[in-house]
Amino acid sequence: MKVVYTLRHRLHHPEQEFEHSRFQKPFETPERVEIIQAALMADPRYEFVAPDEWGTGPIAAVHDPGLIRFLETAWQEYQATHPYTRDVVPDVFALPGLRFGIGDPIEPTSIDARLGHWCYETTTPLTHGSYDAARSSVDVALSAAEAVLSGERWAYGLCRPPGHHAARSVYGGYCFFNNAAVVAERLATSTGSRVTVLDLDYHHGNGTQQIFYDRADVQFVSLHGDPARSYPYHTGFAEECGTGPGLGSTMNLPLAAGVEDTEYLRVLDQALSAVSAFAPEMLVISLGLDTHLEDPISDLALSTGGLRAAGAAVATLGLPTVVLQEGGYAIDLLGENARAWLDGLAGYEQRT
Ligand code: OKP
Ligand code: ZN
Repeated sequence: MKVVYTLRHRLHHPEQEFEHSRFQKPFETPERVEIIQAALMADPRYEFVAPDEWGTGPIAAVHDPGLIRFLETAWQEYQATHPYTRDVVPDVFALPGLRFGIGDPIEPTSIDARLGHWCYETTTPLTHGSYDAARSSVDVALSAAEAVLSGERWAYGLCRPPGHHAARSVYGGYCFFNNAAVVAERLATSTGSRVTVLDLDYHHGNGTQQIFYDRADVQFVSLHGDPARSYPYHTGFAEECGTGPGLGSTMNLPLAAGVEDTEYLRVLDQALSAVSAFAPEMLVISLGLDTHLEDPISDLALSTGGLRAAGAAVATLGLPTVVLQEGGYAIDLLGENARAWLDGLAGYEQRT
């Protein structure tokens, strides 16, 4: 299996994030993908390739061009009007209620106001190299997609930063650009066929859902911690199933805390039935490994064997598949867990 990887992810490395009213060490660190890289490098069945450069065109197909422009220069602009700030975070958010009844919001001019216009939360600091890292993550994703378009049965994009929380015009949730959405859009438009994004991260892929919510040609199916208790809280309820021409092509399967392998695989089967019914020609997987029992920010209880079984279950669809890395924060187990899921997909022998 081809693995697309680049060191450029390291350019994004915040030192702290603000969550639950506290500053804390970021969970989303460069070590995450380095550990996965090391685990796969040890196995000759995984073939590492560097990404090609794709430019901003494919990003602008799913994101507001204003968001791309903002992210390109925001860190520098912030430095010009504030004392040196390593990790830039908004402090005033442009919630609709703020100008309710006054008029539609337009992009403000000051950097402080623009931050709260384009970013929706406080755990996604913008550092000096975040934009370049986010661009490289999209390049990794598109290069994995290209391998599959060229006939590979599957490919794995070792993306970092992740993407599935980035919506059309707002970033957050450790995500700047929606790697999975960029890829799904490219697959759908370049083949003229139906594509499914199956999101297996612990957290609901609100950005991907939003980008394709009214689309009949791109299905979004997600298993995740119930937003009644889990980030991102505001989306991912079972009632959300698409709109307009996209009605019925979004499916949310919220999970209770503590769900283990057997129950998870049962719900995954429901998701796979919905995918089969949609009859896509290609599949994009948003692969979060934060469903594992040991994940420090999540509350499901999958084993490494359960992850392997999940990969194997996805393989039964028999579809060309682009796997993109999203979350997963149990650092010491990430290599083993990524390998388990991908081995399951590819049908590689179990190793000790
Ligand atoms: C990104 B991905 C809950 C942590 C919430 C933001 C989570 C972003 C997750 N204690 N902080 O979907 O793994
Ligand atoms: Zn996650």
